[in-house]
Amino acid sequence: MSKLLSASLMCADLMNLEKSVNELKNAGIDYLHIDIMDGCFVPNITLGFDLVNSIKSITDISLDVHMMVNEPSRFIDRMNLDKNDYLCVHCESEVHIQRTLSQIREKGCKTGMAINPQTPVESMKYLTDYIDMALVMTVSPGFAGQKIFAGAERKVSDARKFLDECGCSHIPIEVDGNISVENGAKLSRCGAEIFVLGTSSLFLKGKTLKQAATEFREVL
Ligand code: S6P
Ligand code: MG
Repeated sequence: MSKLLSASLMCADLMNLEKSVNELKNAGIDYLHIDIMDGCFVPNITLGFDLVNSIKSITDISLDVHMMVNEPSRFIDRMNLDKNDYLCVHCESEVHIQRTLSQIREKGCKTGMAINPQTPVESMKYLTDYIDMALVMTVSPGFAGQKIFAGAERKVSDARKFLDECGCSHIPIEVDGNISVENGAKLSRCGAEIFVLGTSSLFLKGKTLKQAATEFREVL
């Protein structure tokens, strides 16, 4: 099982974003995680579609776009993504999530389905044919710097077991929220494969991005 790192750009130095993206490339980061919020689905507003397209134009690191907006299907066509990028939507954000996942596939990129802490892993049951990656939120989404929720390890273990039993060992689990070195190590043992790194482990005062990424990889 390969372990991949996805850097959360809302936690980067936004005044020097291109420099940070180049440093992340140098640090061997696998994905750039871009959080899009609407102030309704979650109580915050962060990055947007134009920034996604600008970042896409300056790097060959694959993108991992995490939409935390109501009815994300309205905005899927706004982003220039390719077959190596993930476009991840919350199952709680659409009445007809299967249609939205199909729309993302038709666009030509990989699908992610995110589930909030309270959402059962069984919500993926009839949708596995449409899911390329399962994003198990380890905090209630909306903000960086939060504390991991108490059931996170159990939930990731349950999600891995559930997907394996459905014959879906190929669907990787991504974890997002308070992924410190310590939490990352635990969740890796529970079956997480893609780790969203923000203020808890990557963007740290006194460490370069390369040092922090190397230290994180060592515990996986
Ligand atoms: C917020 C968002 C996340 C954060 C990331 C920050 O809900 O979806 O991607 O950017 O969790 O990481 P940290 O280490 O500050 O929790
Ligand atoms: Mg996120």
